[in-house]
Amino acid sequence: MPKNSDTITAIATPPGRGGIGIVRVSGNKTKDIFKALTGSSPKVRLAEFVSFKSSDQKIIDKGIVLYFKAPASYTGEDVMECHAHGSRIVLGMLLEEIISLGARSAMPGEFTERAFLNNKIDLVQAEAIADLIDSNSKKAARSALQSLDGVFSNSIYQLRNRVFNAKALIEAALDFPEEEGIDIDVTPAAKDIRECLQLLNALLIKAESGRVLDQNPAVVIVGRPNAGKSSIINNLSGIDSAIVSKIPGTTRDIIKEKVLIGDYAVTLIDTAGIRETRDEIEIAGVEKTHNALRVADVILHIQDQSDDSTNQ
Ligand SMILES: Nc1nc2c(ncn2[C@@H]2O[C@H](COP(=O)(O)OP(=O)(O)OP(=O)(O)O)[C@@H](O)[C@H]2O)c(=O)[nH]1
Ligand SMILES: [Mg+2]
Repeated sequence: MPKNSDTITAIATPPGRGGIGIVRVSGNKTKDIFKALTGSSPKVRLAEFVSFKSSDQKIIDKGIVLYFKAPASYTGEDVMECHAHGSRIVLGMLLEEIISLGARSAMPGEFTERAFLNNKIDLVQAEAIADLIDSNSKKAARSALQSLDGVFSNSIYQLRNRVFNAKALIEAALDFPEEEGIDIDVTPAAKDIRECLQLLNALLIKAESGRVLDQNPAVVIVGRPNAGKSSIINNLSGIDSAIVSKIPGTTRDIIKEKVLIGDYAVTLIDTAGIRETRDEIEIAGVEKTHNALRVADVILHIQDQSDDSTNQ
């Protein structure tokens, strides 16, 4: 477990090329790093255009710097964000300079871990941040944002309080038996527990739909050889990942592509289909189809219009 007193830093924007790239710093050395890197004192929550300079006064880049004073920051510590140009080289040089000024590289999720340790967010919200970053449909993003806003956490806290109240009442009834002349009515506790069970069931249903949003539903494509299965996956994904040919039995392996259908991201899975065959490789392909069907949320059966057989 890293020491919470360390100052951590990381490139916050995804790898690759972009107009803007951000390096984030959090911890008690942030203010000193700010001064050394920009040559000026931090102004809280004010976007400032600065030159980011190395210790030998060479300009690394020019950009915007932001400073958040503890505890009013994402992590609850002093935080600085350097908005530079989105080149991996520039961002790498900035990161190197910040490390040479006393910070260390953050581990994955460490900024959010600190936000949790400093009571800025609870575990449900920490998970919601990961869900929001990973969301691949508008609905999943909205759902994660609701959790981040504390909607799910509040339901859990309410449940917890009602269970504690019921427990306290039952314990009191046990501690003061009737012979002592104090008669405690536990009916409210029974009512509380019944209502908690209903709330729990409602939460479980919500959580299940959240889980489905998290994992893209698997749409498995089956149908006779040459029905056009691979053509469908290629057309819907816009990527020629599956070989299309008029030779029946072309596809043997499982081919997966993520596609957006309306607001929903789904994983399309092209298969060899199910057919009688003696060919060893095709048998393996049909076996893979069976495995894919076991995890299917939706089975898409493709049939050539001219094929009037009802088999498969
Ligand atoms: N006319 C017509 N031909 C199509 C259509 N869809 C696919 N084809 C053709 O049908 C042949 C088979 O298409 P594939 O997409 O490879 O079919 P498949 O179901 O993946 O076939 P296997 O992988 O061999 O099981 C190819 O020659 C395609 O060009 C369509 O909608 N209309
Ligand atoms: Mg195919």
